[in-house]
Amino acid sequence: MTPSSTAVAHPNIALIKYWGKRDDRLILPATSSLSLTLDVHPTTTTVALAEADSASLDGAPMTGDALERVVRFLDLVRELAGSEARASVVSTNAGPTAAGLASSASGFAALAAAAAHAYGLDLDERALSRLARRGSGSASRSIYPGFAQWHAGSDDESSFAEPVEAPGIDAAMVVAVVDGGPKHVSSRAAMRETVRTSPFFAAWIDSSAVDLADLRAALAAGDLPAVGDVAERNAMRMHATMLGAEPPVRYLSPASVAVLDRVRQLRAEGVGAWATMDAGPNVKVLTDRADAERVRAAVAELGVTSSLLVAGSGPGVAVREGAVA
Ligand code: 2P0
Repeated sequence: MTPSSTAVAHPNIALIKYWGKRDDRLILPATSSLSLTLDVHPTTTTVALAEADSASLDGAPMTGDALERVVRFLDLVRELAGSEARASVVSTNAGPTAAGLASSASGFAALAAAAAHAYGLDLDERALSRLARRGSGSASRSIYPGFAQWHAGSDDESSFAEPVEAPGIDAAMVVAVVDGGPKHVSSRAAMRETVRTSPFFAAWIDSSAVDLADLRAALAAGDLPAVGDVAERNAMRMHATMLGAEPPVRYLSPASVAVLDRVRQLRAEGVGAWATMDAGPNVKVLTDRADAERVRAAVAELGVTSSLLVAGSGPGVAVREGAVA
């Protein structure tokens, strides 16, 4: 029996988006971002020290670039731990992978926590957030439950996430999957091309700072309608910025637009519902938990979704020790 460390982490959906890096190697973002960790689609990852590095995802061995990314991440952990030991990584995603549903956030948050534990590192949450960031930027936020802000920072030390209080807000996200397949362009590549070629990128950075300040004020005030308005406008501005790239990066599909229209109509009917979208055609609808079932039913009626579920605020990353045969 080999000692092993298992961690469970949940995806997060940004209300203020991370789109663009200032440093590709250290994964330092151009702007700060703020998200809600969900209680669905966890990733469970087990790390055990082994003769050689290996990784599997959902039962299939990882190869090529995906494996390389895991090994590079283990190298970082080994550097921190002063260890040369190799490791086996076994990971399962309860949700779809690379479909714009934050699988890399839950994936690298779980890997960071499990690997840190397996290599005997005693990291506090801030250090764990910084480590997860090196795997995938958005993973820095999945260390925490509920709302979390990733501070852009100015260097490796100052770029980490921390929890944000939102008294009186009982938010839900209706996750409307219109296409569960892998995205056509990875968010990493799309982000890089947006930074490099979109003439709107400078405006994105400026407006993102205003959106973040407005969102923080709305969360502190427990004002869900204000939170929703800011989140929807920030998501649309992120997509506008990438549509300005050369060639354009377009994740919106006709089905996405149908859901966006229905959300706007719900508001006209007096239901608090606000849309956000990530690097894929799927739409997440922010609403009060009390309205979530009504929102879900309204989106279902469109007949454009392959899955539709209601998520609530989820937990931070958790580690458990064990043994693998
Ligand atoms: C976000 N996304 O804030 C934004 C909004 C997608 C759209 O973070 O290159 O997988 O690994 O740091 O974290 C997706 O980007 O990118 C993402 P890397 P990541 O949630």
